[in-house]
Amino acid sequence: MKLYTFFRSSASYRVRIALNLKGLSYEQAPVHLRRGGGEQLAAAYKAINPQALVPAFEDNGRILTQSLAIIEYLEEKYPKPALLPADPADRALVRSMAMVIACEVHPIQNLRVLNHVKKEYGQSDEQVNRWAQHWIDLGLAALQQMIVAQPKRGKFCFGDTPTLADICLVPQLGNARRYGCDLSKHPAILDIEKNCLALAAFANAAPEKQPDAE
Ligand SMILES: N[C@@H](CCC(=O)N[C@@H](CS)C(=O)NCC(=O)O)C(=O)O
Repeated sequence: MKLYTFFRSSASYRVRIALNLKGLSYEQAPVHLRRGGGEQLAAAYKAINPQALVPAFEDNGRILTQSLAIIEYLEEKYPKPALLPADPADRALVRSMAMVIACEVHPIQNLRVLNHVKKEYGQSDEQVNRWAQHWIDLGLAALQQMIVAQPKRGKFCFGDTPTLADICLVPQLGNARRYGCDLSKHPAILDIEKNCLALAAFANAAPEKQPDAE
């Protein structure tokens, strides 16, 4: 198994956490998102992922892209420990929490989107940071409400074992700090982050622990 990854990429970080939680060993193929204008844009990498995004995941000669699809693949192939609850409504809730981050927040604060806003619309670093803060903050506030209101309130986003929702949340908090968000507004989320980072699977997936970390 090979993961095309960048240490600071939160979508790659999600897959690293899932692989660690499942106890799977894998090879890392680093793709530097800034060096030389971005290695993800090279023809050789676009042949792996036509979207020019990390992560990409190789297993048994097949290449998979999109972090949530990769994690669902791992979940189906290696069901234990489960990253989704058993009950269909609970599964849908956990997926919806994950999607708050993966579908509504992360895509509009992504490197290529911020670069486009800067270049095409003449916005400064300060302005694009405020843009990122706005969307991250909105998403985290909604997610915190969902966490507090759900029926299985526990140590993690849902219940007392980590799920896909925590896998998406923890990496997003790294981005939130990078863009200067005030996380003290989301105390329930900060508690969950602490519980996640106490687990080796999360701690060892952190950007600073990766072989390509700078
Ligand atoms: N929805 C995709 C998002 C992938 C993504 O946005 N990756 C970022 C890093 S976190 C990337 O490769 N960015 C490169 C760029 O913006 O040029 C997934 O979940 O895999």
